[in-house]
Amino acid sequence: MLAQLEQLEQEATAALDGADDAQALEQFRIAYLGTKGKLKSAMSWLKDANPQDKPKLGQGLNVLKSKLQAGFDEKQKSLGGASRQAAGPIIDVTEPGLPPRMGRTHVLRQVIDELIEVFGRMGFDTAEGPELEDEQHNFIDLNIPEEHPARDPLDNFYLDDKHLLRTQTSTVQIRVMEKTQPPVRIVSLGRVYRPDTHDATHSSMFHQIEGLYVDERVTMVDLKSTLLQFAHAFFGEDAEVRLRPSYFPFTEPSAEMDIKMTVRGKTEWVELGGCGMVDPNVFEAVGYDPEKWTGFAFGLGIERVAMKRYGIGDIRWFYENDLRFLRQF
Ligand code: FA5
Repeated sequence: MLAQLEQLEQEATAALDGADDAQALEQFRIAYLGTKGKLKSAMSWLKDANPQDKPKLGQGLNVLKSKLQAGFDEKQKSLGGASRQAAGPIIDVTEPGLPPRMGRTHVLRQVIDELIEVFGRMGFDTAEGPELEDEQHNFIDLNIPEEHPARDPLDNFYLDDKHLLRTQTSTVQIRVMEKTQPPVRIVSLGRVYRPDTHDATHSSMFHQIEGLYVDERVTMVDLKSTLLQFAHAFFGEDAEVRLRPSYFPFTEPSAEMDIKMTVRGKTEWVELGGCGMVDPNVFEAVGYDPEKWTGFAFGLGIERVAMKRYGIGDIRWFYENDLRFLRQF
């Protein structure tokens, strides 16, 4: 056994001496120092060795291993870059880096930003209001009396007797008029909440854009031309606007706003929201003189706008955080 060890040492030393390029050195490493190398298999001699030889053989194997490893290290160093490459990949710090995967703005946020810009160009400032509202702003000042079905607890997310999650952005009309004297020209964009059953076009949380314009001698013509300008800017020059008579407690007269648009070659009328001339009772509630001031207001569902703009078939896709959907925008 000890003779075999001596032979292995001679053989390995000769192999190491002869390895004078990176490839040969790597071959030496695999043949002698590797996990399936000769040194590893020589360790199995120990179990067959005479008991009196065992300590010497074990010690000899360890010494040989250290010697070969040290010889290998030294040679590797002297062979420089080439042998380092053979020993494994090196990092080239001069290579251009891998671009990190960038996040992007959510499609609803993109639509919100664009709406702010379109109405901004028409002179509308943006205003904000709280999502947690009191009955005064969500109902009373908007001319929605106690007995009105819209105040039914089953149709609202009440937090206590007097507070609820706002059901519409019309609350911001009140908050702005309370604080500002006319003329007023604002849009407000944000979340609203209704206990509606979820389906392809309804969600219990969705977004609205509210518009309010108050000045002297504002008429339905101003309302319709503002909505038409928005439709052209957002859906293209071919878009048309239709107002259908309707009812909202805070506008008189009131209308549903439909837009005629062509999506993927198909032309259709699509309902986007409600609008009308601000009811004199609302002006009185905020301390504006209804004899002097006139105004219009509108409220559109932002998801509805985005779905029509991009041909999105299901409102729930906005909220599921599925990157396969979100990365398309
Ligand atoms: C209103 O909310 C009125 N505040 C609009 C208004 C403002 C009228 C100012 C007059 C003056 P309505 O409940 O119809 O109206 O909702 C407006 C739009 O919100 C709808 O046309 C629709 O686009 C969207 N919407 C309503 N409910 C949901 C829902 N559950 N999920 C998604 N979008 C909805």
